[in-house]
Amino acid sequence: MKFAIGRNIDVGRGVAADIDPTHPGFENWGGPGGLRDLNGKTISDVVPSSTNFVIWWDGDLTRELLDKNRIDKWDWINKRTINLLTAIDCVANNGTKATPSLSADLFGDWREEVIWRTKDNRELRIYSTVIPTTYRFTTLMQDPQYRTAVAGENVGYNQPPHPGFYLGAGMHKVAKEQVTIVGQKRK
Ligand SMILES: [Ca+2]
Ligand SMILES: [Ca+2]
Ligand SMILES: [Ca+2]
Repeated sequence: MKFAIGRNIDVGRGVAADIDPTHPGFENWGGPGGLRDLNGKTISDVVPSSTNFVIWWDGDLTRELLDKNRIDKWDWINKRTINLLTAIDCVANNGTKATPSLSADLFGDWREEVIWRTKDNRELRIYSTVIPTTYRFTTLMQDPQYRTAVAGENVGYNQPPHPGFYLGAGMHKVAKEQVTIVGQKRK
């Protein structure tokens, strides 16, 4: 992905993720130009309803949208956003950026869980998908890039975690990461 959309334009927020399997790789949006393909060509003048987090939630390989207390899906055929989950009584940790307490592949299969606080601040709730999938991968936390990005959610500028390999429509087989735990010999 290498393109420019002009000089002296403040892109306050942008997202890149595979949300449309009919175009290879990541789509991106934010600033002028609508929804673009990985070469910067506009593929839809209508953009997804949010420019915040992304999350793997349903059964396919494209990524869904995580915004405020909602998980939504970009409908690439009809160019609209549809709601998959609204977490009643839960809220994000700030305003327009709408970050959750955490999003990460914490347990279960490779789809990502999300932690939200309730608006009365008495509960931390963990939501996990109940949608079946035919895909199987080693937990994303086995990927060092992803694991570091999850740590970064808590200590740095809060953004959705991405693995160190392409996970999306048309992806290649993923090589299993050789992880060594400090103090243990590799088997
Ligand atoms: Ca795509
Ligand atoms: Ca998906
Ligand atoms: Ca999971």
